[in-house]
Amino acid sequence: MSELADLGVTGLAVMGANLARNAARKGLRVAVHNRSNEKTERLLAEFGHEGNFVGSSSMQEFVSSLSRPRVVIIMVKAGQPTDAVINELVPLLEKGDIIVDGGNALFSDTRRRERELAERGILFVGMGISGGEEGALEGPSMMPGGARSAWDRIAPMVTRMAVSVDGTPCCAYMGPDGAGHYVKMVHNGIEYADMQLIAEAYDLMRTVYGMSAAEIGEVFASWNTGDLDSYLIEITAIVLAKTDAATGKALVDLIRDEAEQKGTGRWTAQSALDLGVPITAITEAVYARALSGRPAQRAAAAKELGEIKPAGKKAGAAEIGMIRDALYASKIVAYAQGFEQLEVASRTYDWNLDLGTIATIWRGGCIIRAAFLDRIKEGYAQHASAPSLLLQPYFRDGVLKAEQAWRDVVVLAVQNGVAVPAFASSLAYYDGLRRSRGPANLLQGLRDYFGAHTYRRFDKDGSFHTRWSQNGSEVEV
Ligand code: NBP
Repeated sequence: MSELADLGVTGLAVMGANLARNAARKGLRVAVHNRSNEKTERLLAEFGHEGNFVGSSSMQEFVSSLSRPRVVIIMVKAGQPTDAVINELVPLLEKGDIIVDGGNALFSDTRRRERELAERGILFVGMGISGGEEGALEGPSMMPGGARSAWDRIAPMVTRMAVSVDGTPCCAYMGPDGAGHYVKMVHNGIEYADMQLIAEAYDLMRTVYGMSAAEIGEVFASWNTGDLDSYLIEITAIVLAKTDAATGKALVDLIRDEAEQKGTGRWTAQSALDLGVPITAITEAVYARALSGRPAQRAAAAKELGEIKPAGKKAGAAEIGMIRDALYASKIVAYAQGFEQLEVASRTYDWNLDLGTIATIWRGGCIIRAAFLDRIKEGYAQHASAPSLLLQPYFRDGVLKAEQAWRDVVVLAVQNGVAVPAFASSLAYYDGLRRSRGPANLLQGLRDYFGAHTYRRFDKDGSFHTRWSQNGSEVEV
């Protein structure tokens, strides 16, 4: 009998095929399978020479080509297809075998699957993988969660597949059951906010200052140093600089302004609402995509209400620098909110997430990789008890320095009719956060008036209700 494979990958679309090639290139013997056999055959024909692959046309053959305990990585469309593959696999597996779901699963599905499979003695790892096609092949950032014993068994293989930064692999055990997929979900939520902030900076330069795509691309290229140095800023410069071969125009000007979404940003916002964590930047980014997806409604509104026209002002270094500062300060808020969501989820679901480790494994491979994450990693090492990332000295000082420009840019946007929901909501969050006394006292008064919901006072302990529409007296309840 021929040698058995170290691990198997089922689901050989973009991500699965590249992940299987990555594993094979790292010296692992990889069994590969896909529901429709053409993808398996194509992978073996095009890339079979890259490493040690074992192709199978049936699930049965695939499972029997694996060494024990078997390790199967599922890379199919998240949701029902994942359950379908698990159901097909389970009768063929034995106790102690390990299923790894590398798709973008909803964390509550991962919790359910982990529980159900544990009852059958099968270990389940929900592993978030970020980095898209290129990351999967060259080395992604990986966020595994699930049974610790399963992780210990697969860690030597999986860690080899992840990218490393400064000698540290961008892959670490996150915590039990759905912890890994939750961290990946929030990663994607932050990615939504990051991209929306970039789009708002672009829109200000385009609409208020009438700059061309190529000019704005140069600005982004110049920003890709220091605090803003990141993959997303780098590719923004490249996308803006691209000329369409057929028309000679900037390609970005020919791309429809309708953003699509696959759900992870929305899930992040939904979970934040469930947990009561304010994540304004991420949620506004989801709403902005939703609004972009209503072109007919927008066209009708532009006609009825009047479309904004480029203001035709000229931007100098000072104006561009202010937009940069606004972007940077808003980005700090988006990350502070995302990390706070992770902290609250960790407490709620008993995951014991290590926020510094999360910042560490996001430094390479993934879409939000950035110099900024080095600062977050250091921040959690030195100031773990700060009540918010915003209050860690490095970010606090950064935001204070950028604050005036941030306000001026939001005013500029409002005066020119340019929607900047992520810039503005981040500023509103910042202003709300630094108020030791906000306006919620009035909310409590109103709630007590119409619903007898009671309120607490600064000057004495206890809960109180005022008989507002009766004799106006206050009672302790
Ligand atoms: P897709 O999400 O496009 O899924 C296609 C794969 O799912 C194919 O292999 C297809 O098999 C298989 N599949 C489906 Br659809 N229904 C199935 C079923 N009922 N039973 C068995 N197989 C089924 O692939 P992808 O873009 O490579 O992504 C894979 C996973 O990785 C997803 O969960 C995705 O969210 C996640 N992810 C993607 C990216 C990215 O950049 N694309 C990044 C990070 C994570 P077939 O060939 O027979 O139709």
